[in-house]
Amino acid sequence: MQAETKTVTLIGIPLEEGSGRGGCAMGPAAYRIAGIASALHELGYAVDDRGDLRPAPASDLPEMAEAKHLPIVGAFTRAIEAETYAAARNGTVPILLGGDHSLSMGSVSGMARHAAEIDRPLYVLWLDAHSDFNAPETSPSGNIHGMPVAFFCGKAEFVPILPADRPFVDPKHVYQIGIRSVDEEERRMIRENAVNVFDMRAVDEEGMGSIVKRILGDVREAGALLHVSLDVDFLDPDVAPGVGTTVPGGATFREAHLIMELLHDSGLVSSLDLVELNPFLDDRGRSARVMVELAASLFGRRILDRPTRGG
Ligand code: B3U
Ligand code: MN
Ligand code: MN
Repeated sequence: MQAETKTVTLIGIPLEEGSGRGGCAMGPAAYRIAGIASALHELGYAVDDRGDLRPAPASDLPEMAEAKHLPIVGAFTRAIEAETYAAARNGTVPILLGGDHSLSMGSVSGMARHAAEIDRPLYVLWLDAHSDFNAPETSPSGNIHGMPVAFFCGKAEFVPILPADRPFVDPKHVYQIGIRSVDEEERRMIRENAVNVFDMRAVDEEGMGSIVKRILGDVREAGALLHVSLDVDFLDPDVAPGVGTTVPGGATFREAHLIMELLHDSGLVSSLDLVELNPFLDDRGRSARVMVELAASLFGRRILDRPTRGG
């Protein structure tokens, strides 16, 4: 009996305007050079590489000091939302090759639309040094890559980018791990909205394995889809230097790898963002290769065969 071949859809997002500096637009090229497609192909997936999205800036979106480069970031949000939704609806697993983290406004919103249509909740696992829960009025920088979580939870008021009836993600269904840089107002926002935050102290005290297993238990119990958003700065800068906002004290390679292995074993992951890779700041492609290695683990690359445990 032949198992059905699962398809992954690669969507390149050469977007850097949300980050306030240049370089992330080269991310999709770096992932392709690091072999993301062949790694997934070798794991038995059919790989549909849609190339890179390149929308023109949206003429109906204004320039705003509190949300910089909104016309181009908003245009990407619309294109990414549509492309992610279509890929998921076609029964494939969308993988967004970023691009800065503002791309998740589109990817998560697209997955939220798909989840609502099939009547399942959408949970989000956010692996990042930052909470990315600023709104234009709370952001110290005006950089939209610090706002995607508030946006897809319906807590960041921009001028309308997506249709007003778009489904939001419940902030209680957002789980963040690796957090170690939160702005003052942002701290209040995540508390008031009851986002599930596991900061690096929680990781040190409880251990990565037990935190992730607990989260996966919640997702399974809810019958939810799980979107995973992996920011390069989740990792310690010694492991992955190719990112604009390095924050010391990040996850080790083993901690990140363990998450990916547990995610794969769970069978719950519906979609993935790989974001904030800045090849201009990288050390000979090291961070790109680490991210591809982690993605491959999430999709089933194993060190050893092990008996499947129940549960
Ligand atoms: N919280 C800060 C910094 C930041 C957020 N995400 C990144 N940096 N990569 C801000 O600008 O919102
Ligand atoms: Mn981020
Ligand atoms: Mn970050």
